[in-house]
Amino acid sequence: MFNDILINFGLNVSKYDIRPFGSGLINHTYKISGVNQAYILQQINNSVFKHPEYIDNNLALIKQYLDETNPGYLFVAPLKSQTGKSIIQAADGKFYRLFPFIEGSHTVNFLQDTKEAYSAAVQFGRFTRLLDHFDTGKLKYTLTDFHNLKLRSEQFEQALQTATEEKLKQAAWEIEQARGYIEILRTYNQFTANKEIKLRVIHHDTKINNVLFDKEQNALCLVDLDTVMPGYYLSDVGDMMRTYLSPANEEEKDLDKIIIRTDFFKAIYKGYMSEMGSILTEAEKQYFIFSGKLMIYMQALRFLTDFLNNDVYYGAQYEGHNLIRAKNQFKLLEGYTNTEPLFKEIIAGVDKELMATTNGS
Ligand code: GN1
Ligand code: MG
Repeated sequence: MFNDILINFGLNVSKYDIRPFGSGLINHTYKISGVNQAYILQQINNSVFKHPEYIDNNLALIKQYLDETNPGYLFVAPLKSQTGKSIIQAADGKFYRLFPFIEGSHTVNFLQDTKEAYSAAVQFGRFTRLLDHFDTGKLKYTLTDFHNLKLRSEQFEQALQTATEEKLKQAAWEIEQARGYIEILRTYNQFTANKEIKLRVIHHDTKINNVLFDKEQNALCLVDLDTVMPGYYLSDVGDMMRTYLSPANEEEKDLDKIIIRTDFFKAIYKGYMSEMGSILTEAEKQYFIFSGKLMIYMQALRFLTDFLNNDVYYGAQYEGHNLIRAKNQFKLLEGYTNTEPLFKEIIAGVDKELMATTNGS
């Protein structure tokens, strides 16, 4: 199988060591290591991404734009095959891309230092800033309604209709939680109805393992670009809140380990705003803290819905896996909501600091 794909790129499979790589939940990823060169091979999960060519369209257009406007920017686009294709359909019918492996880079699954959070937030902010004048109308929606909370909520309601009695009983606490936070959906609807809110080029999966770091823990570049499409900045900032604030991630079963690190919140705010502060409208900025509620709640709903739907989307490594993930996310949401007053103080403090430096210089 690998031979069948790599031959398109003029690579001889016998000269490479091939191993599964990374910890993504959707696509299958492999590292292809040779004596002088290494690559990342990725199989697109086409039961999730029904139009792999849309991904290809978006990445090619963005690459071209960035090459023209910011040639120094590291954008890890798929490599072209010998016949000029950046997406290959193998004999098994699946779609594959080959990326260069960025030498000296590594990924992390947990954030230990606020420096990492700051640096990743700068990278996500920079990406959207550099594409501020790119026409989002040229991009395809690789996943329609991906971060549409209204739809996620409807999917949850639908799952409640079809789930077994047993599952509904097991998930009683989580279902109650989902209902209890319904005001998040109302705020989301207000946000999307606001004419001052812009659709921007958004990554849509800012989990920390989608950032490559160097040895000094500086973020080098972004990866996992399949969900790059028009969206709201809340998606990117909110998913950073969801995945950077707690030292324990969505897989953690011991809920006492889920805590909110406010210094990481500050790092995200400073990092993202250092790039996007002058670009976001005032109306958009008002929702900075809300972004975390939106994305944590959405992820809790998605895990819960998948549990009710027999794990058809995320899969499960053990019985009740997606229910545990949902419970974990509701715990995180509770912590986040309780910390809102502190978040407000942090933002006011940082803004004051920034004003003082701007006025003083
Ligand atoms: C999926 O593939 P991965 O692990 O980077 C998912 C994200 C979820 C995340 C939860 C296309 O991301 O939306 O936030 O799992 N991606 C897709 O861990 O559904
Ligand atoms: Mg990923």
